[in-house]
Amino acid sequence: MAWREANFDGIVGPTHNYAGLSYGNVASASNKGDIANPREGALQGLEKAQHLMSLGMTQGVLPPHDRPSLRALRAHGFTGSDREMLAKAWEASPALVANVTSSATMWTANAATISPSADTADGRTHFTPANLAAMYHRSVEWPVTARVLKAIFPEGDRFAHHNALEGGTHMGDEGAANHNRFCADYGDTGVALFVYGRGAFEKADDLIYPGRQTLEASRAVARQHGLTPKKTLFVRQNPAAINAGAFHNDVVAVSNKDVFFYHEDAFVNPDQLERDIKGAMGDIRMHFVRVPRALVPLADAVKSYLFNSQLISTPNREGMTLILPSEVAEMRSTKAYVEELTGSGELISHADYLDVRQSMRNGGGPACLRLRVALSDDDMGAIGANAVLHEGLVSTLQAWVNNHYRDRVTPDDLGDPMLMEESFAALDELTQILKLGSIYDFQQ
Ligand code: SUG
Repeated sequence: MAWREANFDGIVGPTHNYAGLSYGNVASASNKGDIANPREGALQGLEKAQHLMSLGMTQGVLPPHDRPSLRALRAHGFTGSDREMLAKAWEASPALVANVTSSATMWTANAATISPSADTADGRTHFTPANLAAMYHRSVEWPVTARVLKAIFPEGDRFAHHNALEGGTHMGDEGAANHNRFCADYGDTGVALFVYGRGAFEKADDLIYPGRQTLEASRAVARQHGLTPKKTLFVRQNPAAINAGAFHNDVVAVSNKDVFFYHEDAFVNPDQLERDIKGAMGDIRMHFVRVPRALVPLADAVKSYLFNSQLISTPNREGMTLILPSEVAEMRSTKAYVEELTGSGELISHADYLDVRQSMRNGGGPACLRLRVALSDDDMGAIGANAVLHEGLVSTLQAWVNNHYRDRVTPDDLGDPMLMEESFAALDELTQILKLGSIYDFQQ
């Protein structure tokens, strides 16, 4: 049976803006207050999806969430109609409104951790939505994420869904952005590598910025997915990388099948990690592409998002392809490194640069924008909803964006009731296009 890696990209939402909400995310902090263009952002995302489709990849989408989150406003004690709640919340705290109106759900690498059926005890593909407890604006995402994932991957013989982890920041979980899976082919048994920032019950005095993922959270996800202990590894991200702005491991490392492409400073002891991965892989040969800081300083890697690329195997190209943000081509060290890598490499032989600048300015590169799922032909047949793209659906989504999205949103606009109503109207229509059912709170 044929297997493939499908990428589900988050659609940039109608309230996309730069509110500077993510402490430890350098781009988010430095672009705070800028004017965002949600329409351009959503179209850039769809263009990326189209590019992957043109390479023969299976490409899906996940919808933006309803923003402002009325559920969150109610939980803060606001009452009345939607408009009344928004007006009262804006008067009480524009910062609160900015948090509950963020379009951060576009970064679907943080939506969930997924273990494909080949790795799990019960032979089903397991999903745990990430609680995203470290950042308030993201902690409100998971209930809708869970509904979306259940609509697309119906619970049953093939797909199993768990609740997000309880326990607040002690059990902070950021999903697939801190998870790699190595394998020979997608349907073969793989090795899971969970990367964490700190222990839940320890003081991490070496961190300046939050270590968003805890070891205990990663362990809990692995346990509830029924992963085999000897095929499951846990490693701490280098505190120096977190302090340099790598708030998720996918800012300094990316993998595909048996290739691990990562920065020398991503882990404290990369030699040991490579030995551990090789040990867990057994007979399957691993390939490590460790990028030295002498060629690409850590600061350049974080600024350009070299490692926040998608590393993919396409059906119609020899060697793997890196899908990189344009910013990598604009930095001398990273541009030169990629030229050298693809020029001489049999493993990674293509580099495609894409413009996802609207997302990049909030710290989200190509890899942040996608959630990977390894799926068999039978799994594909069991998928619900209408979230797997084909050209016709892309055109429908482009028209939908052009029809509903603004081309300018600033943090000052977030109290505007018209923006809320336009967004809800757009999302209501989107649930019909994607056949998702009533996933949003305003539809319940
Ligand atoms: O969680 N930015 C996101 C970026 C997530 C990137 N994801 C991965 N690396 N996988 C975050 O920090 C910024 C929102 C704002 O500032 O308005 C934000 O949430």
